[in-house]
Amino acid sequence: MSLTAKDKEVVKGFWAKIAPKIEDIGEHALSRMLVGYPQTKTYFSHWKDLSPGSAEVRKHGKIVLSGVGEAVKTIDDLTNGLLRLSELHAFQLRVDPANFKILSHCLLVVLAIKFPDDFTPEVHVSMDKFLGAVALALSEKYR
Ligand code: HNI
Repeated sequence: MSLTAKDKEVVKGFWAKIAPKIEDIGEHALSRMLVGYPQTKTYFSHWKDLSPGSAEVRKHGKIVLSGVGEAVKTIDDLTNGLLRLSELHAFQLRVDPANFKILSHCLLVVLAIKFPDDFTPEVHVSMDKFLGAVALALSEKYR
């Protein structure tokens, strides 16, 4: 399931198109995760408002998507690129890695809805592989 040179090009090209919209994408992906998979809400119990589109959801959605954007930049070495975030999620936040897959799924759905013309089957498969690789790199420190 490793990313081919073609996958990397496809991911970078698609990301360049959607980068100006990460705030909106992040909000919707996170909202969808919290509504569709309510078990994920446990990690954000310190927030005032976990409902779709709340100020906290919007703010954190942007942060997470910026993290994905940083991952695009280190696509050739995700393990090192995501080392700090992996440590944070494993040791401090203690997020069950199963949730990375859930968020990835929600993100793909949002991308498909918001970019119906750009989200071709080719983009879909490469983004799916990329997000799988991001999830794996984020899980690195759990072992
Ligand atoms: Ni995640 C904080 C990136 C998935 C729960 N997360 C962050 C931060 C980044 C980030 C960046 C801010 C770090 C900092 O403060 O330095 N998270 C990512 C990325 C993914 C991801 C790139 C997957 C693609 N995080 C998840 C998932 C959960 C999650 C799936 C739980 C369901 N993250 C958190 C929590 C925080 C967090 C909780 C702290 C937020 C806060 O406000 O306290």
